[in-house]
Amino acid sequence: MTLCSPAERAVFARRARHPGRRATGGGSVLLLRLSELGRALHGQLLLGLVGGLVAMAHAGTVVVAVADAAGEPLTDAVVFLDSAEARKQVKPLIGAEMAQEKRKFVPSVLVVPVGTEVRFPNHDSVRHHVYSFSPAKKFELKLYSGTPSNPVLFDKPGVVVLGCNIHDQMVGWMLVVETPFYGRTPDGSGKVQLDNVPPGVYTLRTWHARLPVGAPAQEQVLTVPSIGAVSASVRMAGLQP
Ligand SMILES: [Cu+2]
Repeated sequence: MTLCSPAERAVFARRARHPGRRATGGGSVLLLRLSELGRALHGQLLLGLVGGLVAMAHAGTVVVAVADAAGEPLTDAVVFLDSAEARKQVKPLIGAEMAQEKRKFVPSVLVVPVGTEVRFPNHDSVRHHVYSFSPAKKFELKLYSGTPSNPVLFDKPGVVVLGCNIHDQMVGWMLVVETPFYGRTPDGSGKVQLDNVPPGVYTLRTWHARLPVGAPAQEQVLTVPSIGAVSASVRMAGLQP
């Protein structure tokens, strides 16, 4: 990664003019003498800028390419990065929705962090009766039109398969993850990018609705560096047609 924004260049220029401020450990620690700090009118501003720079430098970008066993890019694959540290950073997603449109779940796959409340608005003129028997979340929204008043709380990680009591062909999937670092591959490329991932060793898990029901996500170890990008490619075996 090159450090090239104007703010960053300004920091480096100031650092060069003030040799008392030494960077060590690859720029992650800045030593400031208190007397200097008092003299420098822009001391506070500089510290703020450097704080931001350190935060930016200590996050990587992860690009994951997901393909099926034949090497064809997979759409709607879910990738997520698990670690003990990542689990501590989970925050609920605000405003998550799994809609019903034209007797389908939209999106067909929804990923949410643990603790997220999800609404299930029905945009059809017919009523739906959404349910799940999945261990990660058993629930039922009895025959309704519009948006049920109470969102559903997803408080356990895992796969949640959604159905509708009225329309047997309706099926939707939710993946509840215990990490803030997740994504879903869009149409076409099979590639998804995860930004601002702190450096560390993660388990990269990849899941797709075409895995047999109950099958675990595929996993591999992924190390995210403190600076720059890392790529991973995943081949998913055992997908159903
Ligand atoms: Cu329905």
